[in-house]
Amino acid sequence: MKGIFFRAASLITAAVMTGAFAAALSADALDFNYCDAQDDKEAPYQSFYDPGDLDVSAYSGDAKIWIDQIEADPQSLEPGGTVEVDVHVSGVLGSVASINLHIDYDSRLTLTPPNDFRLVEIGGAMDASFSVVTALVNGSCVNIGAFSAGNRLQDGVLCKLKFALPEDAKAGSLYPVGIEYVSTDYGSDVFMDLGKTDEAKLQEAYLFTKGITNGYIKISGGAEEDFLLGDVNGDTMINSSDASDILVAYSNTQTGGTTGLSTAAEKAANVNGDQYIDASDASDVLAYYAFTSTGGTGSLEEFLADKQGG
Ligand SMILES: [Ca+2]
Ligand SMILES: [Ca+2]
Repeated sequence: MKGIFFRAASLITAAVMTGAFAAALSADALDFNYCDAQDDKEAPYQSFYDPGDLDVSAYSGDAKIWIDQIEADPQSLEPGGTVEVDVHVSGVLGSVASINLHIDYDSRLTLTPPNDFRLVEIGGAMDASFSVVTALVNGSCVNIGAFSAGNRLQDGVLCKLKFALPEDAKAGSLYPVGIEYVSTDYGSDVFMDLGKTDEAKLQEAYLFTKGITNGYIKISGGAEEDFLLGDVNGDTMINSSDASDILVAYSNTQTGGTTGLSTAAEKAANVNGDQYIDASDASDVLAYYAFTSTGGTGSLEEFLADKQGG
């Protein structure tokens, strides 16, 4: 009994060290983070795994890892509130004892650790036999190393990442969370059984080339349609402040930037419905403001239709 105990303990120690070691030394391979383009677009899984001689098409199983694709309603979010993103695993029953993964995320997100010991919460896919270490790499990548003395990984949630959203999160914002396969001179990411069998090697090759689906947190555009034409600042009035905001947005685009407006505000700002936000929209707003200031009634749309008609 004593011998078995010591053997298990030393394997766990080795796994802990491997995880920490890989995290510390893989910085070069992580100079880029393909989930950090900050363009509010999804970052589908990119495979950096080289299967070598392994014929991935010979794999007949269905091992998968996927990450939640969450659409959050902006109304339900507190400023700076947190959103949980789960990493799931399936199709691996009895075939995996050691895991090393790197999870990239949009650096506009702030990872919120569940406790002082780990950066992520461990899910039900790993029972208490797993020894787990986590490390932050390059500020926006979590390295998770896990090891059991048996092939005990089950289908379920592998881990849970809790992120604080940035203060400026708005409708249309999208923050990718994805897996990056990392291999350095010092070690590679793994998804392996205890005996390093050929079946497990094939499964690992399949997983890292075809079996992963990345996720994201998306702030839904539920409020996008909810705008009043001409009311760019959303205060329910249409006046010179809105014309001024339109000119600022126009000026921003002229210097190569974005409008600086939300999707809804952009729709409100493009008064004449062409493809530009420019001085002619500001001019329409001012004309309508002059009209309503002198007792005119009706919507901006009606005002413009009348103007065109006569
Ligand atoms: Ca306004
Ligand atoms: Ca326009």
